[in-house]
Amino acid sequence: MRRFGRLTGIKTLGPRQAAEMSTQPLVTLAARSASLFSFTHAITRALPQSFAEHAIRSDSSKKIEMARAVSQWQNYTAALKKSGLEVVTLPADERYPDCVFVEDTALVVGQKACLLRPGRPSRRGEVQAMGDLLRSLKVEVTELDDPSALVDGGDIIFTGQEILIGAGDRSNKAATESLQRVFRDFPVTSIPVKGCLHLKSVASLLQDGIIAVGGSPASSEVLKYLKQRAQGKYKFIQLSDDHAANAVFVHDSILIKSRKEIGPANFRKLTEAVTVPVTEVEFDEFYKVDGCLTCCSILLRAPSK
Ligand code: CIR
Repeated sequence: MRRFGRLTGIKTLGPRQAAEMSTQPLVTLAARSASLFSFTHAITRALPQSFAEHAIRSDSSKKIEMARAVSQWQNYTAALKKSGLEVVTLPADERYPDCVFVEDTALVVGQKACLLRPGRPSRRGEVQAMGDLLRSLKVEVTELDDPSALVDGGDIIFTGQEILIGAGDRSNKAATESLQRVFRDFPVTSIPVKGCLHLKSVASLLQDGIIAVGGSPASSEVLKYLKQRAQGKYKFIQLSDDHAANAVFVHDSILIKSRKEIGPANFRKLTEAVTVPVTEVEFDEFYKVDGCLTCCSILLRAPSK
């Protein structure tokens, strides 16, 4: 993987670094993106039976139809396979009703992973199986170096230019600082999140340099902070529905929620914003327990053996 020097924020780059960046040919930027986002594997985890009754949810009136959830999850993994990824699926663990949401357990950047500490204590036991699997795939695995750091992967967007971290109910400042020490090659930027579960409940990387954001008041606040604080260069696409703003960027294709679920206007806006094909995935059973598309997989480029 090509490594590039630590960025301290575009506004504070030294003259030589700034000159280097402005003269970087497009082909170099494309190569950088290819090395960071050309994934080989997707890690998923099967749904436990305890999911329907016990998965954490902000609205307890929402009832899961288990057969439908299983079928949506199967279509999701099939879409990842169709995108060219080898899907490795951890077995379900009945002790952890939310274990299907693997994204919350680790952050992988390039070929280095950091195991996370989910904000909800009841979810912390999910992390060990992810660590074991990442090690078996020969990924370098590290841990947060501060025991007070709390962070769900749903609060993290790795953009290729920086690591954006939502600071809200599940993730704290100590985690932002700890992740900056772990991933020294990228700036780590804290984005306040209020009124939704995670940063990625309202925003995600749609494609290299393009961030999709939802339309709720919580999304508009996040958009305001992204514009103020983000250190990379991005185009923002604002959609009328928060659910439309969560997409899985697989580099040569993108998984988005189905047109039926997000409406034709959002669907058109998304497909017009990107340059690679999109795959529609129905996912409403997972949204009943505050899950999104990104939360059910971790994408990575496994080192060749
Ligand atoms: C939770 O509240 O922890 C789960 N019910 C939903 C987690 C969703 N995670 C994600 O989007 N990364």
